[in-house]
Amino acid sequence: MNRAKVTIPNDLMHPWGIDIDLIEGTMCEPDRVLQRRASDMRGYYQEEAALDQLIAQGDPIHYEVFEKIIPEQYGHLLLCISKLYPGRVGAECFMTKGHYHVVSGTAEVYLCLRGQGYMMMKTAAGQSVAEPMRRHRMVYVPPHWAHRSINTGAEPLISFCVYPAEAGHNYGDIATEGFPKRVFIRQGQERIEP
Ligand code: S6P
Ligand code: ZN
Repeated sequence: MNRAKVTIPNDLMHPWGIDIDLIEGTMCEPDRVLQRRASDMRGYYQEEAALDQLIAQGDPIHYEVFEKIIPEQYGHLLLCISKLYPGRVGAECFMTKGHYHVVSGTAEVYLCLRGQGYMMMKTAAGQSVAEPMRRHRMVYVPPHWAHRSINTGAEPLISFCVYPAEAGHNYGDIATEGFPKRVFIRQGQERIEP
């Protein structure tokens, strides 16, 4: 029989659990809530003037991320709930900034709990994929793909996300170059352009 020696670190974490309301898409007692407002999104949308207008009208919260504090070390997994509010900047659907992972060879799982939209993904080589997001759908973001959520609906787009704790966020060229495709609602119709 193979009896490999199991070593236990001094900083062994105690197991824990939390309640996640899968209907509402909320996490009970998050340790941290990150909020991004319209004014945090300068440079990301095609219609700058429309974003300025939104900021002048009260600078609403664009999206929130509810997190548990977990060591950002290899071996752990980070988990959060990402809540992207519905709305448009001009004709363009509300979206998150989007990022690569600093450790670019790390993947991520998004389980959509509420709402509808897309997980827009791109690689540094110019590939682009818009994967539909809707309640009960899981999207797998493979290593090396930048990813951004886009809300095309009338209610918040809420996902439960899990990814390696050492991944980190690299906002890199996204503020300047963006993604190859954007999502708009024009005359009531969803359009992925160009
Ligand atoms: C983390 C994961 C999400 C996003 C969140 C906000 O890897 O992908 O928690 O951080 O949706 O998006 P962003 O692009 O502003 O970090
Ligand atoms: Zn990520």
